Amino acid sequence: MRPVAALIAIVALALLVPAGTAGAASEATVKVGDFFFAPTKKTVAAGTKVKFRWVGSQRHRVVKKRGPGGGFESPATSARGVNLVKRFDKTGVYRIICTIHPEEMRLKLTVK
Ligand SMILES: [Cu+2]
Repeated sequence: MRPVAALIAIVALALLVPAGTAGAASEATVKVGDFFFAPTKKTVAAGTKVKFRWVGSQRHRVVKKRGPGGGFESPATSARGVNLVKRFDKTGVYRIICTIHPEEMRLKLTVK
């Protein structure tokens, strides 16, 4: 009886681990408008892929200003749609701005 229970526990764990990994790889969207990010503060789980979607008509350039890991940036573009996709694996606080409108357009992204 006991070995069977142990085997069931092992099989259950093996099934749970891939499910947990898939759950961590979620997606989120940040809107890049004229002249704002929406939202301006966002919290996502580590491993989340964040899509930056241009919704206005002006030119914007999304750049990481501070935060863990290496830098990243979008092209300077007015094209509507997703112009930057970034996966955030490292926990911490990221400060992201539009370098064309650095006073108005600031995003605080928290990864935990
Ligand atoms: Cu801008």
